[in-house]
Amino acid sequence: MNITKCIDSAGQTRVALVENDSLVPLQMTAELPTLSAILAAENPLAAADSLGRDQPIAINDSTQWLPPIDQQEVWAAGVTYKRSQTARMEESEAAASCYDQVYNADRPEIFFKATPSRVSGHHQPLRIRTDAKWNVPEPEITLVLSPSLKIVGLTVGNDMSSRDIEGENPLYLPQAKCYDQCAGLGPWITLMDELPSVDAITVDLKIVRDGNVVFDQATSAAEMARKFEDLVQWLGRDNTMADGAFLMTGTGIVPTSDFTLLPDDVVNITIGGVGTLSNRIVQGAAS
Ligand code: DO4
Ligand code: MG
Repeated sequence: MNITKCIDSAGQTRVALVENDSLVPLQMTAELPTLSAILAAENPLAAADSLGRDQPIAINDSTQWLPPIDQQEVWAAGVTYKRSQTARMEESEAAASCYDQVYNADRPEIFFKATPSRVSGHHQPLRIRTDAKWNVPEPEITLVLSPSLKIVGLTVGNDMSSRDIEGENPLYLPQAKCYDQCAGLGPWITLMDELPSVDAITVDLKIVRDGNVVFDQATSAAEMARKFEDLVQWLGRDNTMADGAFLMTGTGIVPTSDFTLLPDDVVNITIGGVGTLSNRIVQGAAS
């Protein structure tokens, strides 16, 4: 079952199921007033199924998607794939050993990525900082966590990153990672009782510039050096997520060092079994 948020023709924010190329707005109740209340339920699939439905709305180019998030924080894990380790060691000679060590350490790298106000949904813009010159999208399988840190679903994540800022000094990581429109989530959450096998969770990144695909690469969760449950366990150490959370699980795809994103590029990230998140890139005043 796929569930998201959108704006309907009356301008109202709605929680909706995505079924057969349509959005089916749900009739929320006092017990289940929000998407995060559904995600916090004992059985989110049954909770979503229990709600009344309004008339389906056909999905088309004018559909106004919203990121499928309420008050949850967005966290991210890093250097969970060999490719991220090597790319980061190339990025900063001075800090190379940090990335080497964290790839092999028991404790993973986990950082705060975004508040909900910094998150863009499907077809909403994602941003390059004006003070950055070397930028990439990071396509990441994103775990949807209930307040008890149960993995209740998956979504597609884009951990936008300024490589020159992080490369100058690893202590600049929060600035390389967290700013307006720095995180993409969506188009929906795929609710699941049980996660598919890691081979089935494929990740594909396509970047389109002036109508041409200028970058196209794929990987899968089978390449990850860490287990999802292990990352969640580290995230939850002395760290309460009263509203639940999103956890981006790290990138296995980093373009070669000569590549940077440009304004008006369109970034398409597909996660097998979930869907495709598509965002146009902006920089400066345009939004
Ligand atoms: O170490 C810096 C960030 C790593 C990251 O975001 C990733 O590997 O996806
Ligand atoms: Mg990342």
